[in-house]
Amino acid sequence: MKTRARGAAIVMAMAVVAMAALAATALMLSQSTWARRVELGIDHGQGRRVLEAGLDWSRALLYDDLRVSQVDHAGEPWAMQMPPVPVEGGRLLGRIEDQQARFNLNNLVQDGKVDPDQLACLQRLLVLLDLPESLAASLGDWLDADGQAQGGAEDAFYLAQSSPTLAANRPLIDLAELARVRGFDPAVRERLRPFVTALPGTTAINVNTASAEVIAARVPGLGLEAARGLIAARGQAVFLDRTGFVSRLPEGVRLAPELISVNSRYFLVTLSVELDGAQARGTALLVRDNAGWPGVVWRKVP
Ligand SMILES: [Ca+2]
Ligand SMILES: [Ca+2]
Repeated sequence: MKTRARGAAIVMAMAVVAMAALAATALMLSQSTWARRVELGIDHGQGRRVLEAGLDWSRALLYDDLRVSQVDHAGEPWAMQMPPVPVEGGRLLGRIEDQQARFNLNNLVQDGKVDPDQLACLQRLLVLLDLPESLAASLGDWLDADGQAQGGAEDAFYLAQSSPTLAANRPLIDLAELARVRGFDPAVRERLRPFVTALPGTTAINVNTASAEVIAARVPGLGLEAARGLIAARGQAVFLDRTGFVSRLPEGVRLAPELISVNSRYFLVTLSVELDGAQARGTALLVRDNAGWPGVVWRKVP
């Protein structure tokens, strides 16, 4: 108990430090002369420090949210556009997006094999977005552990391309990898981007934040109009648990409750710092586990 209490105190202290870090960085920036920055654009180190402070601030927001709520929805503070934080000569902007509002493309493969239910879910999403259903099988083969094409493409296809490569046969780390998969041309990726993500392992879809398209894809037989109805309903009162959502489904429509959730673990933070017209951007994928300080899965900072 003593250790746990001390752990909680440390985490609390870290949250305070994160808030203070942002304020301190803003102060530090306002006190510097910026002689070099004017010539070179944003000073690499300074821009990076502002982004890091913004990232810690985002983590503090998500940590705080977990202490006060068991559900995650668009009306919570983390989901609001962060007010621009002024720094001398510019500002820091940021936003946090729930990644479980989207279909996790890595759900497609479980233990190295394509999961038929998740494959069907992605196929429904593709159809709803007016994209070829066959893209799901392409991705399935790209991700699954074996080298046998099952409706998609494996090494033989990828080796025959002008830039020969092999099928990855492992989960996606970044959505950008989709560019290498058969059929995922720029127009396809642009259309898909708001609806999909690439998270470690298998994740449930948060029905409190997911779009109508993603909900309609997740629930067989629901359809887009009924999904829009559910979204209107959650605008009045968010879904407090899985059964609360399942009980609102039309008669005859069934769903395994474990495929959905009313809260989320994965969040994408996008930050940009603007200083005298120059801009630096940073993104990070955060994971939030039971009552702990959110961890960084990956980050991209200049
Ligand atoms: Ca919450
Ligand atoms: Ca494969």
